[in-house]
Amino acid sequence: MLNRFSRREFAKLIGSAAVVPSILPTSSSAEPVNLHPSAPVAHSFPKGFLWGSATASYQVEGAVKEDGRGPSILDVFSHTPGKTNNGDTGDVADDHYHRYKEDIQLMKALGLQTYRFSVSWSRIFPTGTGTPNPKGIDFYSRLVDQLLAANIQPYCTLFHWDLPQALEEKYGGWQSRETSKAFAEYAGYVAQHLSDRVKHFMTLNEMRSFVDIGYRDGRHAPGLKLSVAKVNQVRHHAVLAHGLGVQAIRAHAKPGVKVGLAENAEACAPIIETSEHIAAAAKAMREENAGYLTAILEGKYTDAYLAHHGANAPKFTADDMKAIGSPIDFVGLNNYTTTWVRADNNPSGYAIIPAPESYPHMMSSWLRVGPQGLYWAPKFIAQIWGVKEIYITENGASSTDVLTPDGHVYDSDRIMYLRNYLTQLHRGVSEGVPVKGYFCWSFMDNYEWADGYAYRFGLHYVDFKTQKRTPKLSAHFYKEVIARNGLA
Ligand code: PNW
Repeated sequence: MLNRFSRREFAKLIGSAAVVPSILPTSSSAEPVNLHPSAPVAHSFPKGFLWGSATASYQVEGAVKEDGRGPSILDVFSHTPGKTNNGDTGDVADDHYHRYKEDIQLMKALGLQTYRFSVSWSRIFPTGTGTPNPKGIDFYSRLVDQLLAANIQPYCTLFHWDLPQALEEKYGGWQSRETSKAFAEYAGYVAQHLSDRVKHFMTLNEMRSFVDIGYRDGRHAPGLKLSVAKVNQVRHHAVLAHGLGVQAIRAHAKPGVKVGLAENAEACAPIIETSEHIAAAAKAMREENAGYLTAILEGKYTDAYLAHHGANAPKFTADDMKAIGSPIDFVGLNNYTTTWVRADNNPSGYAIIPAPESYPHMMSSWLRVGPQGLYWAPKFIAQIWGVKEIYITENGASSTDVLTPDGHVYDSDRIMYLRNYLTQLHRGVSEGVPVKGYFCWSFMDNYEWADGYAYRFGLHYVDFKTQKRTPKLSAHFYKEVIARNGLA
């Protein structure tokens, strides 16, 4: 039997009347006829699954010279002519440093249960080490208080690429283990001051991105193109910083605080779901992440990684590896794309399939659509290493995002992207893969590194001239997902 609803009843049923009145059909003939009031949410997530969103300090805060903040390598890089699209810098960004209270009200309106932010190291230690700047920690303390008052759980990242410039000048940044040690001191200090209220800390964000893109390809700060041997050593200092950071957080934080990281592990997935391709993808998951996640979860570099690099392999001590392998409480996975794998007869047992030119991607050309990564990557991480708590600490998409004269951004491509990825995430969670929460990147449009402000990832559109925030259609979609704890 068909059920008919008035527009108002329908709106009440889907719970969005107050949010998008102008998007609902206006003519009565457009009323839905076949939606049953007791229709179950087809893909519901477990009770307590955490829905969140994420940002990072340099991408949103602005206020780069305020309250004693020291310069970071990102200030220097973005102000170097030719390094960023349109010469864009993070000088003002979303002005979140001044607008955080209003932003948290928007988070509340979206229904966010958790928010992942990062701390700017050079606000806390303007020259990387030494005497802390009390105004630095004070900002994050206020931010955390406001989040808790809005009933939003703070998840704190300690390093999202804004290395104090002083450490670059003094030590060559991550080229020296002195930077790893300085990171640990800074991490311990932040944990000491925030862990009465913040219960989840992530050490480093996307080591792969800042090491490989920053020190090998030169497209991100500090813009270096080092030799293979030197890049391998930088990579080692990054994982070492993570390990020393874990130890420092444990030493200084209140009991019960959980520590992890947010890594963009290669999300290896079988091109066809047969046992041979699945086994090959599992092998690829371990080896393709050998310099990062595998080293951290096993406390060693794989034999294949060391053999592959030979004389260029990183120099390390047994104590380093012990620190790197410090037990963690959760793995945060930033996932945007999928690495497709097939079985092969070569010694590794697998081959990565290069993307054909016609492979679909979002506005960023690297952002190839592959929702299955959200199923396979967490599943392999749980299977290979026995990880019991996983978060998707980033997932999202860039879109052309036009603000129409009627005041909306109809980002149907982002909704398509999110719906597909969340469906794959649901597939894993319903099989028992221990993913406990999901953070959409990003809460609002922001400074997209070398791509500047032209590449928008936000659920909220930001007019960078006026700083006005407008929820995109994808924000309405995500609000529904959160409210239903699942997908229709
Ligand atoms: C991540 N790539 O960066 C970062 O954690 C965010 O700060 C960033 O805004 C977001 O993803 C979207 O880009 C990446 O070229 C940057 O493959 C570049 C790549 C991947 C991730």
